[in-house]
Parts: sequence; C-alpha cells; structure tokens
Amino acid sequence: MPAASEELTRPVLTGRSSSHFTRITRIFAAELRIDYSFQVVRDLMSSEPADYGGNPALRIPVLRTSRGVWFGALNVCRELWRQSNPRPLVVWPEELDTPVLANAQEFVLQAMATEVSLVMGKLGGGEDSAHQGKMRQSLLNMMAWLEENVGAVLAALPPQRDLSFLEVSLYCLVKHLEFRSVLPMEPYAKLKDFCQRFAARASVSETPFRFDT
Ligand SMILES: N[C@@H](CCC(=O)N[C@@H](CS)C(=O)NCC(=O)O)C(=O)O
Repeated sequence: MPAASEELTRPVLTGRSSSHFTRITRIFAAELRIDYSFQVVRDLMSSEPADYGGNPALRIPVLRTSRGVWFGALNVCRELWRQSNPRPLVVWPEELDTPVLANAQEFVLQAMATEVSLVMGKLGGGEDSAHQGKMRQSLLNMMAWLEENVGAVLAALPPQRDLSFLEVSLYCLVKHLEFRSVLPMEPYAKLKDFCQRFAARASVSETPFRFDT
C-alpha cells in the first residue's frame, strides 16, 4: 500500500505493464497529463486483495486517489478525466447509441475478458478443456466482427472527439493479442491499420507492453 503522503500528492495506479486493462488507464493518464505512481502486482495467482491494491475481485487496474479507491479500467479512466484540467472531449461507452458502436464496445471488452481467461487458464495449466475451445472460437468470432466493422465504427464516432474509450480499448486489445501471441494478427489488416494510425499518439509510445521485472 502507498504511504499516506503519496496518496495525497498524486494518484497510485496498481497494475502491470503487460496488462491490457492497465494500459487503457495508462494511455488515458498520459492523454490527460495526470501524473501518478505505478505499483506493480507481482503475482497474479495471489488470492490476497491487498496484493491488488485492495480489490476484492483480485483484478487490476486499481486507482487510489485522495477521494478513495477506484476498481476497474472504466472507473479509473473516468476519475482521471474528472481530475484533468482542461478536460478533453472524451466519448464514453454510454454515449455509443448506434448498434455498430455499442456492439463494438461490447465485443472489445468481452474479447479482452476472454483473452484474460485464456491466458490465465494457460498459466493454471487448463488450456485443453472444451470450454477453452469455445472461448477461443468466441474470441475469433468477435475479432472477425471487429475487423469487418472497424471502418464503420471509426466513421460513426463523433469527429470532434479528442479521445474515445472505445478506440483506446480496441487498440489495447489488438496489440495485446499480438504481445501475448494469443492469435496471429495477419488476418486483421484493417485492425492493424487502425493500430498503426492510433500509435502516432505519444500516449501510446509512452506505455508499451512489457513484462515487469
Ligand atoms: N473488469 C475489469 C477486468 C480487469 C481484468 O480482468 N484484469 C486482468 C489483467 S489484464 C486481471 O486482473 N487478471 C487477473 C485474473 O484473471 O486472475 C476491468 O475492466 O478493469
């Protein structure tokens, strides 16, 4: 746990540099120019909430601020945005009010969660179960949908936005599938093209995936 004085001076983000949900929040923090200290979770097999910044769900990311503790990437990003000044124009998930946008956000978050289950299942030695096979097929289906629809998604987002949770999470999903070698990326030319363009942001190059030592 961070020292009390540190809590008051700047937020503490608990996560891992190899985690896609954590990276969403780090990209937001960089875009919003919020300074924070980073607390690495060393053992993702721990069953102790204290090892996850106090999260009873045993998950990262977690943000501790002087206002309290925020669990989960979306909550963390919203609080970072509330603390930012000036506040850029961010498109949040509840504003995605057409099927293509709302479904894209659903599939990005579900694909991220499915990937976590596949990676954690592999770590736990359970990668051959029938359910793992179903999860992998589900992931392939969602990625095919995202590849087919990414052009329509980007065209439908408000053009005046500075940032959207959807684009940040989509970027983190695609690059993480590549980073963890969960899926070969060759079939996803349009998603790769989106990532290449999104990577022009400094917030992306400042937050690369890597395994914490
Ligand atoms: N709903 C959470 C999910 C976070 C999550 O699944 N994080 C992964 C790391 S990327 C994790 O903590 N995995 C640990 C586990 O599955 O045991 C969010 O949106 O932040």
